[in-house]
Amino acid sequence: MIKYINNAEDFTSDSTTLVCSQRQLFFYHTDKKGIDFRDPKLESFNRQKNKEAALYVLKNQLKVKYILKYWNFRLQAPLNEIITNDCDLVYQDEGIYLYRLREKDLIKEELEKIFVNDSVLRNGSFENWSQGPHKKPDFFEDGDNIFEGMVTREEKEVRVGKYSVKITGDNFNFAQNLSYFEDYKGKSLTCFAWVKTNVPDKYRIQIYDGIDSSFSKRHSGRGGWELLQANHTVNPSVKFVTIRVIQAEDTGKVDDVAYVDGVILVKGDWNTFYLYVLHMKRR
Ligand SMILES: [Ca+2]
Repeated sequence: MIKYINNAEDFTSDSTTLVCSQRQLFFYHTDKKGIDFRDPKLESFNRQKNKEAALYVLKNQLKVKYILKYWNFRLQAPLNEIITNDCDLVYQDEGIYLYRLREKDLIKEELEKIFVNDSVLRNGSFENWSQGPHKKPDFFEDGDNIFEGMVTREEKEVRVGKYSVKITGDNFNFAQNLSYFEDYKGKSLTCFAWVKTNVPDKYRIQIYDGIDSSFSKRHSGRGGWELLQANHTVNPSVKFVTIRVIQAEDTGKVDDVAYVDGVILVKGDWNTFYLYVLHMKRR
């Protein structure tokens, strides 16, 4: 096997390969020290349930550049998703598949970090889909009239990062509830979301605290990405805070499509989208 790996690709000395054989998962370091079955760092990879998190560990902590898979190895998520979405098949022979992890665009990667770190909303860039591409993205458990099959992971119409969310339907709210809503009593919140659609005046975003609501303007429907913005002051008797990152008017047209991406929710009352631009450019 060592011979195979060495011959299959021109490895550099710091390349590490994750080998998936039988049910074992182990490393091969190309400095020819051999195979390490019990690298403790592998545990931190195995613990990850979320694909993006697992990918991060694989690349940045374990420094893995290649994945070698035997045909009879049963891949589990999230490794399965990583091979499907983040790897190129570079060599295939007699039931052995060698994949190379794709280098990611650094700017996009940095942008995703900004979303993770600074936004009150979780997974606002819709990069995480641990239930699979046809279930709701992580942390978006709420909403009205959102049914199976309406929400899918989108790979082509993307504004930030690798994915956006595509929603097909009518008269719905697609939302995320804030966990510590009492922290926002009487405080201001501003939500920005990129929305793309060619349906005029149907879609907008809304912040709702159980008593008061605030809305953005509606998307023009000209077919491009438009940055929508909603400003809200949370009622002191707040019951919950739900961020409807997209809301569709009841028009009776169930085939209408909209894409949402790059949602951020920040504390404070911001009247321009410069804040958003600052977030995008920071670093
Ligand atoms: Ca995204």
